[in-house]
Amino acid sequence: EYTDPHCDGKQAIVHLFEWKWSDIANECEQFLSQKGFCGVQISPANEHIIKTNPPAPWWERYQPISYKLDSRSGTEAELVDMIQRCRKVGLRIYVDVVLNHMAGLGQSGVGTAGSSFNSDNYDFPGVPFTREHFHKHCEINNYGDANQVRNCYLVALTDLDQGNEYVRNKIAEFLNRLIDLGAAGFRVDAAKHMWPQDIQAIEQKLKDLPEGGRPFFAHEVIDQGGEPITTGEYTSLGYVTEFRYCIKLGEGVHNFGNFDNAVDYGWGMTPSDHAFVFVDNHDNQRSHGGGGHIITHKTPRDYKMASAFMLANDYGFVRIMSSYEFGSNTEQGPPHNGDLSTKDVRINADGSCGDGWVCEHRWAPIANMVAFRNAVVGTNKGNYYNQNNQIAFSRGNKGFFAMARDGHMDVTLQTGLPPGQYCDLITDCATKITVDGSGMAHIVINNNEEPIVAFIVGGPT
Ligand code: AAO
Repeated sequence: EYTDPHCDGKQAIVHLFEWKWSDIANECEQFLSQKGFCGVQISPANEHIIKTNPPAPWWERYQPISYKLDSRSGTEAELVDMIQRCRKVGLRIYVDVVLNHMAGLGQSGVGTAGSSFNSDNYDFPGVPFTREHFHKHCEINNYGDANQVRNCYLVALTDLDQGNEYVRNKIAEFLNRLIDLGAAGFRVDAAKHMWPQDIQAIEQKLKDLPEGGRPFFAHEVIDQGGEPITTGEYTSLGYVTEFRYCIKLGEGVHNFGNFDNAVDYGWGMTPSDHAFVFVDNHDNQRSHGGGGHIITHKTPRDYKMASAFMLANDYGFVRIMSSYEFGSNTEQGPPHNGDLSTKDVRINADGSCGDGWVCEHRWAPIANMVAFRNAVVGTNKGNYYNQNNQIAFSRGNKGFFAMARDGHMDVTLQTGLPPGQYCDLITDCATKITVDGSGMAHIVINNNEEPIVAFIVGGPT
């Protein structure tokens, strides 16, 4: 339950981090639908604080003021228009929802929808929430204490008490409104900081989607081992983020031998049917939560390999990250105009993005591997080959994947696929592969930047 993304069996979503609703609608129509994406995780859609010092940091979206649907990404009307336009071309929307807390202590003023607030007085008239709806103040300083993690404040963010029936109802009202507007599900921020039974009680108050079925849920729970709170406490509530896989993918790219063990249930990694997986996310790409060696768009060659492997492998439900450029200032918000409004995403003639938007999801080895994952759904890895930093495997009799760390590979392998000529997805068919009557194929890679070959049954020919 809560694991159906409602996108006709497609297998990967993209987080268009900080994109405006109007740009997301365009991207659904112009790119994501063509490439077989299931849907988009959007930045929080509800009213949040406005910070001018630092100027419009990305994290202001994680300090809610009310559940009114006016944010830096656009108005409610623009949100609705985007959800509908994406839907029309087969894409679903998953809303990042911040339910654990409201704005941080020490702040007051007006939010993006014009609601006033005063955190120190626990006054959020836009909902309304008042003091009785919050836990008493204590700061989280010991992740070894599960009670503290759930009942105290995460970095001074006023901590809502989801055990309170009124709070549950207000949250459910917010989520039900998004369901009415056509959203297919949610990424739940800081789920680790809420009691699983409280989340369950809120989920039980939710409607089915208008077309039937329960909403999709991905709960953000950072579990890298060594703490009492585990992803397993949340798997009955939907998908759960699997941050250990970020580390595993990083280790794999640096030494392909480590890919043998990319999913380590001995480590307590989440079962595949509840693991929400990604190479990096908006936090760990800038070292805000979740440690370990994380690969990001800043090293494109490694990032392409990690992403391609993740899409080829048979683990979890995939989220692709789509970032904007940032330097050493990890607080820096999205590309903005003089008045701090978010810039449009510029799409260049060659399909790449400009004006500070990275658009990893448009990089060929990532975008084109989405079709691979969709084609091989339900199959296992087979014909596994991993030698000298060259890896290859089949997915059932539906697809074959190969990758070479140093950019070169020249080996004849069993593909498990029916005989015929196949197109390499990564090069948009510039390379062809012939599978002979016994399933063997000569696999050649000669590409330093994108050292990957992948082909599927039923793909382009
Ligand atoms: C901002 C300011 C604060 C200020 C606050 C209130 O930065 O100084 O006090 O406003 O005014 C984002 C930003 C925050 C920002 C916040 C609100 O990241 O900087 O605060 O918006 O504007 C924990 C949580 C996890 C959370 C993560 C960042 O468990 O839920 O911290 N992620 C989400 C969002 C995130 C957002 C929020 C939550 C809040 O995705 O964008 O914050 O809405 C350990 C724990 C983790 C813990 C990390 C924190 O991780 O296990 O649970 O994450 O520490 O660093 C090893 C361990 C690993 C450990 C890691 C530490 O690898 O194995 O377990 O090291 O890196």
